[in-house]
Amino acid sequence: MYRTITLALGILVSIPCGSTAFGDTVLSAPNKLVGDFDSDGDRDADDVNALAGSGNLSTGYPPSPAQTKFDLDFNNWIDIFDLIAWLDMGTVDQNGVTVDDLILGDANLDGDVNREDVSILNSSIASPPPLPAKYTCGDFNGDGLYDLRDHWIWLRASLFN
Ligand SMILES: [Ca+2]
Ligand SMILES: [Ca+2]
Ligand SMILES: [Ca+2]
Ligand SMILES: [Ca+2]
Repeated sequence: MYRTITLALGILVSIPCGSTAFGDTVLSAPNKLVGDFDSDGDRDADDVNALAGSGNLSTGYPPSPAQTKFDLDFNNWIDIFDLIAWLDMGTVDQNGVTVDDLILGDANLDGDVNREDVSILNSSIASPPPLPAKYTCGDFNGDGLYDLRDHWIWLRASLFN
């Protein structure tokens, strides 16, 4: 079944991945958002990619002092559970618009896990974007690779949500 799904989705038009449309404008952020790792006043793709690209979240790693901001569950270890915690908080754009309760597999951070997301992953497998690997390009487990493990995460999320 999985192979059939993969083949069927492989023909979808590729969708670009990466930064959000909100841009990288640096604003003063007097009320610091948790998970706004680049301190630009939003919690968006740039922030989740900073976390996912900080190290191998699949194995986990001990944070340096500069990396403790990524430790969202405060266990002095950066891993996929911090990524899940970030997604659970959801995104906030610079106008305060939120998308809550995101889950692994939602590459474009729109709240749905569907064919758009696996199309993003397929595009990254076919033509890897520049390093470091990005969650929003389909590295759902944060191990720096786009591969079958990411497909399985997407498949589970799309079937059970
Ligand atoms: Ca941000
Ligand atoms: Ca942690
Ligand atoms: Ca999505
Ligand atoms: Ca991966």
